[in-house]
Amino acid sequence: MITIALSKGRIFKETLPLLAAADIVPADDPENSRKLILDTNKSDIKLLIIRATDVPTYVQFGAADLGVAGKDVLMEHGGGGLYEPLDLKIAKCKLMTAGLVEPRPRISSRLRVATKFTNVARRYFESRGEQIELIKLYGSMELGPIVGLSDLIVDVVDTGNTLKANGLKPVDHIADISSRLVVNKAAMKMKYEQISAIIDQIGSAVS
Ligand code: PRT
Ligand code: MG
Repeated sequence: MITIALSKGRIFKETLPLLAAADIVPADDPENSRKLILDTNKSDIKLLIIRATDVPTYVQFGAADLGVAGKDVLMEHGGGGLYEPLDLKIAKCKLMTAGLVEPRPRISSRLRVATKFTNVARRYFESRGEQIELIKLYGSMELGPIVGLSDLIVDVVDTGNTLKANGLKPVDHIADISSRLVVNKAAMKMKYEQISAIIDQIGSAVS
């Protein structure tokens, strides 16, 4: 049995053609199904449908053999226990800092940064020698600077329309992001033939 962890939405949609190249076709559409485990055309391959941020955790602990996760999510997770054999070049965006188009005076003596990417933000500002105060959020980060919760946010940006619609602008570029195929290290050894065949087929579909 091989299990592949995926999140609904853009990652699922953009991974479908890559799975198809490895002759893996889900039996259900997760947008219409409440099932968390989807069968595929292959009796020994199942898909786990989970939150994007949980994908590295399932793969790290071997609860899924393979997974697809954004590099942003992997940077935040730390990547322990995982191989990252393929850049799938899908769901591309940028990790950025952003702030008000018309900045206001600092909220407190240390720069306040609101984000769900607290590990990424801590490392980024440390590398620049900047002392910050971190505020952990779980979504709608764009609101932070508007209501005076934070000076800056760290978030992924694609078109920039969401920032713009909320009176924010990108400030600094932290990293270019795309989704990666991740593999549990023990599974890679134990199920080498099957997993390396899937990696090769998906890899040729990417390039
Ligand atoms: O929704 P949930 O909390 O479960 O998790 P998630 O938001 O991380 O999942 P999902 O499916 O939205 O995103 C999965 C992955 O897609 C992310 O980890 C990124 O690697 C990648 N990705 C690519 C993006 C975007 N583009 C993107 N634009 N993830 C999020 N966004 C957000 C962005 O933050 C903004 O709020 O979409 C909004 C629109 O972006 P603009 O810049 O085009 O306006
Ligand atoms: Mg989302």
